[in-house]
Amino acid sequence: MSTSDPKSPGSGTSLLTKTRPKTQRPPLYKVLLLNDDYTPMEFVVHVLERFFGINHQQAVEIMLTVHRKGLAVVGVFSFEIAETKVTQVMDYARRNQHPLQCTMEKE
Ligand code: TYC
Repeated sequence: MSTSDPKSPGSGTSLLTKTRPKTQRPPLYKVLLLNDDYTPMEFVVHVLERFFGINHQQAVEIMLTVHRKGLAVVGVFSFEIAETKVTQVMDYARRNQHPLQCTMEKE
């Protein structure tokens, strides 16, 4: 970034305009876990630990939030990472014959 120097020749005015370069930030996506009546609580806790690196105590808390409120954000990632997490969770749940649902949403 550059601002004009108020003491430099030819700029005898106190009006300064700072230029704000447009920084490009990639869009972020929330990964959501949805409640259902059948997936065992321990399985959800295990999923949170395994695919999101969340510690046991926190995983129990998040699982209970989903259980009580219907859903919770379990992480925020770039599109590709979020998509990978959703796929991993959905595949793992399916392989274990649980109806657990995981989705993503632009932040
Ligand atoms: N509601 C489930 C039960 O009572 C537990 C559960 C929690 C399921 C979170 C899904 O994302 C979920 N066994």
